[in-house]
Amino acid sequence: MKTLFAWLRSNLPVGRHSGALLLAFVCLMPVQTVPAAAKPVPVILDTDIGDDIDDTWALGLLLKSPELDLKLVVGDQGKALYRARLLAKFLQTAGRTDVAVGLGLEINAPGEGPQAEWVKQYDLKSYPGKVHTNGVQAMIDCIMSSPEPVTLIAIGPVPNLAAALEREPRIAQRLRFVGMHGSVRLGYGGSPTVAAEYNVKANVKACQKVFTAPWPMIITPLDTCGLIALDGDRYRRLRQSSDPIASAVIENYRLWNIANEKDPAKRNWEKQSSTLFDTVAVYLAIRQDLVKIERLGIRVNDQGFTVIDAQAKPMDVAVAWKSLDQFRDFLTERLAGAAR
Ligand SMILES: [Ca+2]
Repeated sequence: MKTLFAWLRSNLPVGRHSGALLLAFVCLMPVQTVPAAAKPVPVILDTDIGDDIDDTWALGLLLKSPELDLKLVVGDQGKALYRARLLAKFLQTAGRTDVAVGLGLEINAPGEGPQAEWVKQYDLKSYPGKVHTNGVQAMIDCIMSSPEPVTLIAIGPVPNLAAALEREPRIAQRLRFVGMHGSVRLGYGGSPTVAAEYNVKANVKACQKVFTAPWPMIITPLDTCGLIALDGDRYRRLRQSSDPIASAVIENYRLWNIANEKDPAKRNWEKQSSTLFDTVAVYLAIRQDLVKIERLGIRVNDQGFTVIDAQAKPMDVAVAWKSLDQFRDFLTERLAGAAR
């Protein structure tokens, strides 16, 4: 408003009516003006990018969200070098080499995945930004040195976080945890049978540690994140977008789809997305108005199920959508719209 006032003052004709004209103009303006943008929230992304493709979509959404100030991305659940190269090349493509990249714990055999083709020629040494070979320590340092609480968005299994908590338990007081984890009342694809969801089941011990740490938590279980995909006009708009982030997402999806599906007739990257679970965690870090949130005690059992238990740590759970279509529009708009 202040800026608009200054602009009007310098652009309205000078004369005895200009004050009255200015007043009339301001009075006619709608009462609701765009609020001053809140300061972006510092964010760390912990991701198993490079297995399922939804992490790449989530990273794209994060980079297109001015509410979030991404400081550090760390690959989790092994394949450390492959994931770091994907993250670095994606950030470089997006013009965001201010974001540091961390190599996660090498908990499984090193290897690559279905997006290997995209980083075939990419050397991590060519990343102009910071690369931390010890991603867990980089997370701890980023959290402990931040003047304000950090939002940690976790969109994969969480061995890095369990290790960080072990090494520096004080991070729990300085962090808000936002995760794509679990299955509370619905399973995969909206099934009424709950599932041991992958991000939990792939490393149950790590998830139990993370789900009992004394940090505030909000999660999107399959109940909400398992229902998201884009098709029709929304998907077409993304495919036609010349935005570098949208283009990189679609190109990665194409390569991923080809690597995963040998039969060309069964590939669907030209028509629709796969399920975009992880994008909902990024959304929850920004706002929650399109979902129904319940405060529930959630316990991770040894089989990898997330069970409602009044004795367990309470957390906010996105249990249902108020408007799925509005979320699909939000996702499309953010990804296909102009870069910030
Ligand atoms: Ca993931």
